[in-house]
Amino acid sequence: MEIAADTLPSTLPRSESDRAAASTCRLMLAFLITGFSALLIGATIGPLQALNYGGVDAYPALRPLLQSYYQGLTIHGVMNGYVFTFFVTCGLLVYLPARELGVAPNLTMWRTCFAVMAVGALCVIYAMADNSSSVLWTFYPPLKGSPFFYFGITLLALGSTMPLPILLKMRATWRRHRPGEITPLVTYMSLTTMLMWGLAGVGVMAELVLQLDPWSLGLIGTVDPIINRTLFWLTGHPIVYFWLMPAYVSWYGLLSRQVGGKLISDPMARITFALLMIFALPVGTHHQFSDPGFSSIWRGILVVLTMSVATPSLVTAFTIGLSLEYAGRLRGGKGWFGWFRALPWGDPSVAAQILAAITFILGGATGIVNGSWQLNAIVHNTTFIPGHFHVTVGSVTAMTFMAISFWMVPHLTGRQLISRRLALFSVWTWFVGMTIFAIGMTWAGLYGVPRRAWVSALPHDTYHALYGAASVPLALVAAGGVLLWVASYAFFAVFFGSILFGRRAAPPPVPFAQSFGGPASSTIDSPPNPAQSASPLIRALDHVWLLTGITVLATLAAYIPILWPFLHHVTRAPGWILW
Ligand code: HAS
Ligand code: CU
Repeated sequence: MEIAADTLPSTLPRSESDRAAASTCRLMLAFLITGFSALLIGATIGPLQALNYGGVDAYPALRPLLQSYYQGLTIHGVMNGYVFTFFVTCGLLVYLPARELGVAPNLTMWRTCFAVMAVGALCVIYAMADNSSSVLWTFYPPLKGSPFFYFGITLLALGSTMPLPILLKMRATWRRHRPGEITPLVTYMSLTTMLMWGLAGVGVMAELVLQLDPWSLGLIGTVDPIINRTLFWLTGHPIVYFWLMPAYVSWYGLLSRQVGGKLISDPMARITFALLMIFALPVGTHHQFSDPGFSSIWRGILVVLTMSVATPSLVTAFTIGLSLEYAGRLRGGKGWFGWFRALPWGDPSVAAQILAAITFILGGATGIVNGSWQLNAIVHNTTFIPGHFHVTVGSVTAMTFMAISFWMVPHLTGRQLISRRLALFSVWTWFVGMTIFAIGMTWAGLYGVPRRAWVSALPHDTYHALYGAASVPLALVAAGGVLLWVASYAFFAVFFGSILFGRRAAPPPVPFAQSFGGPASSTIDSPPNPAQSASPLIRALDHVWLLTGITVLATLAAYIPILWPFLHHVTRAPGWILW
């Protein structure tokens, strides 16, 4: 495998450094390929669910491969939401900082991270494939799956936090060589993401280790559904930022370079990540506005907290928007929209990220609807919610990860993309398909069409009597789903085709963006960084343990009042298997 010359970590002697660089690249590629292989499975099943809402029941034709809509939906959610995102993220958030700092990651720890997640993924796949665990991605008890499912998820969750010590160690090495300097931006963003996720993992780990793992083994007979839901959402809301923040790492850390400009503001990126870290955890119960047992005062506070966690994304919209405008004007774009047209749309990596950002305008707006308690009562448990999250995780995360793969596959393998046109076709089709799908889902949700429902299995007359009024949006859902099928296979042809058959060429470097006033390089052996003039706020934000402490306090303040009454009125539910 050819390795980009600037892959060499500068802390090691030359020959060792070459070997470490090659292993680092190979491992990154393994994370990428495993992640996208999971997406291949998940994305193949997705359109069946879209057809379900369009009234087409494909599942009987798929037996014995798939027994039901619910089995398909579980595989879709778990493969896309956990396996795909975790693998790509746990690769990316180690690889990019390693390259930015010029420090080799601890390969043993990184391999362990991969291995733990791989064993977890295999257990979960086994449990879903034999239809023992069609419990959907939220695995709410008292629905009861097999021990393989819960232990698999436990391993996946555990493995996904392992980049944290690797990052801390790399940052410590870098700081020893450059005392007093501010953590470089990509490393800072990666570290706050992993710290946020490490803290968030406590909720689901408690749920799994104390309840669901022993319950699935028959060691305890009953579980408390509401306590488990609350623990799940303590992790389940932050997980959406564990999907979003790596995409933001690319938007802030790379995109400005890819479009030929500069990042308008490095401090805004740091403030965004610090706020996302602090606010991600306390708001989890906004997924439980319809659950009983906690006071309306808390529900009101949750609305405020939810709007607070949306704020850093609004900051991102302006910071990234302005960075794009700057680049567009440098490229000769004039007037109100000329800069937008002047962006390098022919580069599939750029196109994918800008299109992802555009869909996120709809994703953010629907999120704000969800987060408003009264409006949530209208849309909760309807197709509005999957409408929302397909223009967040299904576009921002998925398309940004695709965008990254478009430069990263050539970078890691020394092979060019087999077809830029097909890559462009795939991202545009994904964008159009996902937008049509999400408009259909959110619109149908306003008619009260329930989410997670095998509506196409109803007798034809009943389906029309119940959902006939929503026939136009439901047709959009089905059409969007079919387009997504086309888009995903076009993408996979490019991704796997390039790895296997791409023409050999010099590997491109990682496109690290420079910010205004920021250094051209932050590697350990680059010239000292004059950013010592950083403001007191930025210096304070660099104390990540201070941010960690604030996050812990805010989370305890939000969760103790909600969990306390639940813990004093424990319900004991036996398991249910409904499929
Ligand atoms: Fe959410 C449910 C609230 C963001 C994912 N969300 C979900 C579920 C998922 C999910 C998977 O409060 C369903 C879980 C389940 O199965 O039950 N969400 C929010 C809010 C935000 C938000 C307030 N969600 C996300 C992100 C996700 C995600 C991000 C994944 C990656 N969500 C909720 C709530 C629920 C919920 C409730 C529970 C609903 C229920 O009842 O069950 C905010 O963070 C959103 C802020 C975003 C913005 C948009 C900023 C726009 C940007 C793009 C700018 C464009 C540019 C392009 C630069 C304010 C950054 C320039 C081009 C030009 C043309 C100008
Ligand atoms: Cu949430």
